[in-house]
Amino acid sequence: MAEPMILYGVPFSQPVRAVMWLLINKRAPFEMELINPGSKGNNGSRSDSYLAMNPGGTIPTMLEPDTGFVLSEAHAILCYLCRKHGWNDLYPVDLQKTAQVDWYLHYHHRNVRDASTGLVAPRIRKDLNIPEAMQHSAQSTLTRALQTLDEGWLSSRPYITGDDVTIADIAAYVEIGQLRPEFTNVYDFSPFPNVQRWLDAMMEVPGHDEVHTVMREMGDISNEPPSMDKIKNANKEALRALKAYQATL
Ligand SMILES: N[C@@H](CCC(=O)N[C@@H](CS)C(=O)NCC(=O)O)C(=O)O
Repeated sequence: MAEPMILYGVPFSQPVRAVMWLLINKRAPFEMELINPGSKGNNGSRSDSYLAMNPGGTIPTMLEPDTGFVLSEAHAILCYLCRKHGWNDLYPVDLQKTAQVDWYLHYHHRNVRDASTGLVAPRIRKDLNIPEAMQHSAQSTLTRALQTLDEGWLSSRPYITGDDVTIADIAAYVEIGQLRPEFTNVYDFSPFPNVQRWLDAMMEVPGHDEVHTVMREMGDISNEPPSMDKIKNANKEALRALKAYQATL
């Protein structure tokens, strides 16, 4: 039997959560190796050993121990895993349907991804010193992207590319979902009813709760940034949820 793949990252990271969600949704075995994003220390994403695997220095990265195959960039990993395992419901094989999922996955960067730059990272990662101007610009970009989703993709169909959930929805939700009142509570979604309906539907997708343990445990950060203890505890609970999942396989 093949050794389980290794996922490098932390559950606090949105793109890492996207990969975790796919794997948990498909009840696939994997081990998680904790990598501290941005750190040059041991187990940091900017350490020499990590950079040798992923010169970009970001999480997630995956490794298949049996073959030594390494891959980074969450969306590349999602597509690869779906193709490899034939998870065609989440990444359809029909050429045009695949292309529509890819359309969103490319759009996501510098648009929906700005949810983290504009609203979450500045509160949780004070050490990053994200300039105010950059935060405001990211917030405007996010609002434009939510409007695009609300008036475009999600206006006439339940999920981003059609009637069924795909990895496009998973990639989008890990960014947008983290802002909702149940989690960080840092965004007012009331101008976007189609996005709200979609957010509710995504909560029912298997794996949602396990993957979002970290966000649930951290809770509302709208008034003040979370304490270090709160962050550590959220991380601990997320890893406990992961172990509980692994024990069911
Ligand atoms: N486009 C990348 C983004 C990955 C990314 O930005 N990861 C962050 C954590 S959420 C990171 O590793 N930051 C550390 C750094 O850039 O040094 C993906 O989707 O995988």
